[in-house]
Amino acid sequence: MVQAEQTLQEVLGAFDFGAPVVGAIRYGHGHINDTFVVHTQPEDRCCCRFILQRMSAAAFKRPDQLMENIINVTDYLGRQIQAAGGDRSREAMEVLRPRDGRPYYTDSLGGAWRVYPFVEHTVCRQTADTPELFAASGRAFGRFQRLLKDYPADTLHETIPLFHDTEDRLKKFKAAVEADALGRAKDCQTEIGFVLAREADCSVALDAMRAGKLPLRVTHNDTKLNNVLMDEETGEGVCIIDLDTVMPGLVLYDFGDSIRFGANHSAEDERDLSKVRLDVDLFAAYTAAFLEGVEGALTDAEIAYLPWGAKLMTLECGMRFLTDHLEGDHYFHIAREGHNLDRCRTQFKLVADMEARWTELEAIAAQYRK
Ligand code: ADP
Ligand code: GN1
Ligand code: MG
Repeated sequence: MVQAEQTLQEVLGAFDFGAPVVGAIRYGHGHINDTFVVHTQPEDRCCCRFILQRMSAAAFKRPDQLMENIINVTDYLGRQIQAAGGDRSREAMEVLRPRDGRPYYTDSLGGAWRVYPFVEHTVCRQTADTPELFAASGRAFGRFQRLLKDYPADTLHETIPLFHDTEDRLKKFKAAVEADALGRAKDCQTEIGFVLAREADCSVALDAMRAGKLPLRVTHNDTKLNNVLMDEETGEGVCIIDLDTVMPGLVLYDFGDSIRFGANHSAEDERDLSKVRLDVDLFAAYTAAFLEGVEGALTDAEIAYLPWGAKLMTLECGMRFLTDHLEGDHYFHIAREGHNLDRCRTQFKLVADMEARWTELEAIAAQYRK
C-alpha cells in the first residue's frame, strides 16, 4: 500500500482552502481511511481547519459512487436541518470540492482524496464514559435515522456490497480459514470454533427480512461512538460523520453497531479480556435514547429484534477482524502484530456476555413495544 504521505503535498495543492496551508498531520482513530487535519492561516482570523481523507482503496472500489452518495445525502440532510432551524454547517457534513470542481481529487498514484470543513467546538469520543454521553450519541443516531426516513433509497449506490450480510461474512470467514494464507489459523482455533458454533445465528436477521418482518431503510451502518461529534460544552450529538456506508440496511444494524462499540468500558482492542464486559445499563440508556431520536418510526418487530442487532453486529465484526487477521491485515489498519486478533477477542467476549444476559436485553427492548 502506498503511504498517503507520499502524495500529500500534491493533494494539498489540488484544493483551495481559502487561506495558506500551514500544515497537515494525521488525525483520529478511524480504521479505514487515511485522515489528516489541515491547518490554514486566514489573514483576519485564527486557524481554520479541514479534514482531508484518502479513501481506503481496500474498502471502497468506486470512490465516484461513494462521493455521489455522500454529496446527495449531505445535501439532503442539510436541507432538512435548515428547514428545522438548525445550523447546516455544524450539523451536516459538507464536501469541499477540489479546484477542478470534481467531487474528489485523484492523485498521481491513483489515491482518491476528499475534504470536509472541520466541525469545530466538538469532541469525538472513543469510549462512553457515562450513560448520559452514550444516550446523547443514541439520540443523534436515532435522529439521523429519522431524518433519512424518506430518502430515496434506490438512488444510493451500495458502496460495499453485502456490507452487513452476516451470511456472506460467514462465507468469507470460512474461505479465509480454509485458505489459511499465513498459517495463522492454528493459533486461533478457539475463536474459529466460537464462530462455527454460531453459524445459525448469522441468518436470524436476514431470515426475518426475507420473511417480510423487518423493512429495509436507509441506514448509516457504521454507528461507532467515534462517528458522532459531540458538542464540547453540552455533550449533545452535533454531527454524524463517516457517511461512507450510508446504504439501505436494517435499523438493527445501526442500533447494534453502537452497542457493540459503546456499551462497555474498554477499548475495542483491549488485551485484558477481564476488563471487557457488556454494561447492561449502557444498553438500556442507549435503547431509550435511540428510540427517542427516531421518534416512533420503528415497528414493534424492529424493536423486538434490537438485541439481535447488538449480538449480530458484534459477532459479525469479530468475524471480520478474524478474517482480516487470517488474510494478512489488508483491510483494517493495524498498529501492532496480532491487532485484529485482539480486536476479534474483545468482540467475542461481548457476544458471550450478551448471550449470558439475553433475557435482560430482550426485556429492555420489550418495554418500548407499542
Ligand atoms: P474512518 O472511516 O477511517 O473511521 P472517519 O470519517 O470516521 O474515518 O474520520 C476519522 C476521524 O476524523 C473521526 O473519528 C473524527 O475524529 C475525525 N473527523 C472526521 N470528519 C470530521 C469533521 N468533519 N470534523 C471534525 N472531525 C472529523
Ligand atoms: C470500521 O471506518 P471506521 O473505523 O469508523 C469499519 C466498520 C467496523 C469498525 C470496527 C467501512 O469503522 O464496519 O465496524 O471499523 N468500517 C468499514 O471498529 O469497514
Ligand atoms: Mg470512523
